[in-house]
Amino acid sequence: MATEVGIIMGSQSDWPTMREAAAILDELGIPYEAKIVSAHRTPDRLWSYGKTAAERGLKVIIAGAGGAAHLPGMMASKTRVPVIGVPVQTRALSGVDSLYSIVQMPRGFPVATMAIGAAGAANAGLMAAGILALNDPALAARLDAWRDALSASIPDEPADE
Ligand code: RP5
Repeated sequence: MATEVGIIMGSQSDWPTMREAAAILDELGIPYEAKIVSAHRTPDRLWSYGKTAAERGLKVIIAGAGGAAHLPGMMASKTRVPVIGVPVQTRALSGVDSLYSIVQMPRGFPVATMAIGAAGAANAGLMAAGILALNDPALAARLDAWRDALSASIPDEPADE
């Protein structure tokens, strides 16, 4: 089966965050590729990734970046494949810089922007799963089971820790 999810990130330093998305995809049995594609440091790589994404069979791209986080938006400009953006937490501005860079896209080129950091990356994996599950009943069943298990793990009452 062709790889349908691409996880891309601006730097190796983004991987500790972005592997939260990969972990969810692993749990749900969804194949993916993970690549470093920087809007600023490797713009030609970004261009060719976006140009070939649809023809290679990608159905969803999860793009994480921090600071001047132009990768998700530039990727959305280059391909019609849906882009889920993950604002990576930064030291200087705590990821608010990343969030604003990713979320404020102009009309016409959307990026589905997640929360800052690890929770956002995990949710990006779940969002990708939900999109693929629309046309994959077996995956839909696995995703439903995953969601049920999470709900079942939440206690009714708080405990003293
Ligand atoms: C962005 O700059 C990357 O997405 C990363 O979050 C940030 C810092 O990159 P490094 O200097 O750690 O490589 O392009």
